[in-house]
Amino acid sequence: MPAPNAPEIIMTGPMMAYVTDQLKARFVVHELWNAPDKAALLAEVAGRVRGVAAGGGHNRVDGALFDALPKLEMVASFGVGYDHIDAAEAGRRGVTVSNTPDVLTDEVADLALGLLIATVRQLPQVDRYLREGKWLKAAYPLTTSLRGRTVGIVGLGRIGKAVAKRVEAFGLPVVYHGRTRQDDVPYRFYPSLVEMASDVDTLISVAPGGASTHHIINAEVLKALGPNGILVNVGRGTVVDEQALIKALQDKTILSAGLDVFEDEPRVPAELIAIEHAVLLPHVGSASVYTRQQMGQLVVDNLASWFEGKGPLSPVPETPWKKA
Ligand code: A2R
Repeated sequence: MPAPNAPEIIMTGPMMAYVTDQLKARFVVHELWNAPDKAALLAEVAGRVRGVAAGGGHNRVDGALFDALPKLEMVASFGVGYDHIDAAEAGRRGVTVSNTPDVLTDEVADLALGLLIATVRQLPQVDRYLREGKWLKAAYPLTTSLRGRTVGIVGLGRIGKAVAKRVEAFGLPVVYHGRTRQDDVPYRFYPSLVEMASDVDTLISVAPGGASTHHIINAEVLKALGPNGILVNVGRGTVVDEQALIKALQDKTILSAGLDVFEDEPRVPAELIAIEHAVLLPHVGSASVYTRQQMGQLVVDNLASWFEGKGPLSPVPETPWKKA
């Protein structure tokens, strides 16, 4: 039970019990997704709710919710990507937004390398081959290799750098594309994504979603990547033009793709599912018990810190916090 006069918050979607239990111990929690009439719930709590715990990527937090909650001070979002939150609008209204960076960096980078190897060495297909009893008849055909590849990273941020470190440990050269050159990294910078794609055979995208990255990996980039090309995406599905990718896989413009993220999750186009040589994961980059608990704890800690008057622990750049 929360203390008398505990702050009131809204949860936009379900979170694991580890998080929900802590939130309910500290705050009066209103579960928006469970309300039979969401507008009625919002109207009832409008004068009291000061915080939002935003889970998952499918519930938008934007001007409409800010309009409905005039006393809102703080939105603590679960996950490092926050393209489902209109952070610029929050900033204009003086609402602080936090995300959960750093605590998932290594987990997502591990998954990126796992997905890369799974794609190049066809691990899911090889596993199916054994289970179907085909090994008894013949060895699995030889696969492509990581050896000799060069990896271009799209979005050399926290996760991108952790991916780069792992790729280097595998003995492969790394280059990167972003909006800005980073002087403190040893990798070659490409201001042009198409140019980078034509110089490498392996692209790993760890870029965030949003308007500035929408479909930057398009038909032209895939053509430049070429027939030996592998695309791995662990950032956001919207960064890749999915229809262009499907076509590039169907007509062998590129060799294969390993995808953990999609344009319209959890819906994955049937044409993509039909492509046997692609490896498709249901957005599990950070989805281990260990890392999801770390992320959940940071959601709780951001809200707790805010309501203790100490400010957010990990505000997003659009809503920097200055102590009054
Ligand atoms: O563009 P830069 O130099 O600011 O580099 C950032 C890059 N990035 C972009 N690259 C190309 N075109 C863009 N329009 C663009 N916008 C941003 O993405 C930076 O190097 C990287 C993002 O790094 P961080 O902010 O450190 O994020 P973190 O923790 O690595 O996570 C990346 C994404 C999340 O936003 C989720 O969507 C996903 O991974 O889990």
